[in-house]
Amino acid sequence: MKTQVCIVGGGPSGLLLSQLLQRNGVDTVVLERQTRDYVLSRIRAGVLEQGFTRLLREAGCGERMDREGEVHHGFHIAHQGRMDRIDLTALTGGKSVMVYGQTELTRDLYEARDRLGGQVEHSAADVALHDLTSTKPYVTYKRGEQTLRVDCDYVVGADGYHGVSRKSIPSEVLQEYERVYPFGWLGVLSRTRPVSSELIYANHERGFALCSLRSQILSRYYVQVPLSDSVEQWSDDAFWDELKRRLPAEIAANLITGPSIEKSIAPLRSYIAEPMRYGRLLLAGDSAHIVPPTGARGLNSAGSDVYYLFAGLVDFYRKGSAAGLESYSQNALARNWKAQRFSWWMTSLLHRFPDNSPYQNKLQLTELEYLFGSTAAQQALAENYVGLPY
Ligand code: RFL
Ligand code: PHB
Repeated sequence: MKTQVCIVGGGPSGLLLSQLLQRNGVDTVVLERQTRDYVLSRIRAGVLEQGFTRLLREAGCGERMDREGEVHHGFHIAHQGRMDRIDLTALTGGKSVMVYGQTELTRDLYEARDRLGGQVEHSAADVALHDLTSTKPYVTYKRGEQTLRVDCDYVVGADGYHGVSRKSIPSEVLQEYERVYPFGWLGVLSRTRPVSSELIYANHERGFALCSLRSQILSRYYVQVPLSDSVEQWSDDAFWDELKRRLPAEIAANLITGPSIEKSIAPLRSYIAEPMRYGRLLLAGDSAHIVPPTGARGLNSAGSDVYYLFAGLVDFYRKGSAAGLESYSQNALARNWKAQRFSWWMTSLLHRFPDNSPYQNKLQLTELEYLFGSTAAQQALAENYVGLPY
């Protein structure tokens, strides 16, 4: 096969980029290791910033999101027995976020790809990247016994944290920065009415908890757990009991419980790789950076990568200018480091760290008190949560 841009990974980053490019006359092939059903069974992000919703609309995929998604103007932080609200809209001069599940927007992207006849190759095994420092890179993969080859101008690595793309950059070129947290999030999805119309992030002495939602009949809840815990250890009843203990009494009393329809543990990690471009390989999304989910930045950061790449690739094909692609790594990293900082800060603010000294615990409580006593501090939180400009 021959294409202009070969995209490795059919998650939200890869699909969104291929959709935007095709609508602007750039030809792509997407290679995805899993089946479509598998990709659509992953329950992940829920909160979208305005930049991301704008891109989805630009890709012709915003219709269902605008109909079924919920615009949120604020969220709550429960701490020290009280609940405070972050008024996103008032603090940011009118901005808000959209609550719409990653699973749903991935489904919308697949359907849009189908409508345009976009080429997405599922169950592509043993994907390998070749000749990345030449002007004629190519990608090989296996389907059954057959080895197939895609010749292209550029390869985009949108294959997530465990993908092959980042690993194709020589170790003497790749710089990695990482922080692993000593806990994970146990998440439950349940077909119940959400306990609150807005998200509640809770800092509690038993550990962090989060009440989120997908719709008015679908709730998503999380509790911080030690890394040694496994999903099998957590019955639904044990999960609901623990969640209730970490919420303010009046919220816990209103919590509607029900059978979990998904339950999983995600370890928390901060990770970023530099550079995001190596020859004709461009990395996007989780393949280049991971953040703990506390600040709801992961998918949104993937969105800004896609935006910079889309603009750079369109300039390359329309105007013959490679300037946007040459500055891609620098521009994307500048924004991604800010997402790293914010996600680390939100995580530090809201979790219990088993190795923290009493001094550090006091500082954490002081940070919360300062936050809710200072409009300037709340503004700093809000402008990051709704997404820095790009
Ligand atoms: P993905 O979604 O991992 O997709 C990568 C795709 O590449 C495929 N792949 C390969 N294909 C071919 N060959 C290979 N060798 C391959 N290796 C892998 C995979 O099968 C997959 O389909 O990365 P992408 O597209 O960059 O998207 C990133 C987002 O998925 C991620 O950042 C977010 O889910 C993070 N995240 C959140 N982000 C937000 O912005 N807001 C949130 O509220 C939010 N909540 C979350 C989250 C992530 C969570 N988990 C489970 C880590 C909540 C949770 C619990
Ligand atoms: C979610 O709904 O899954 C969600 C919401 C906000 C976060 C993380 C996850 O910060």
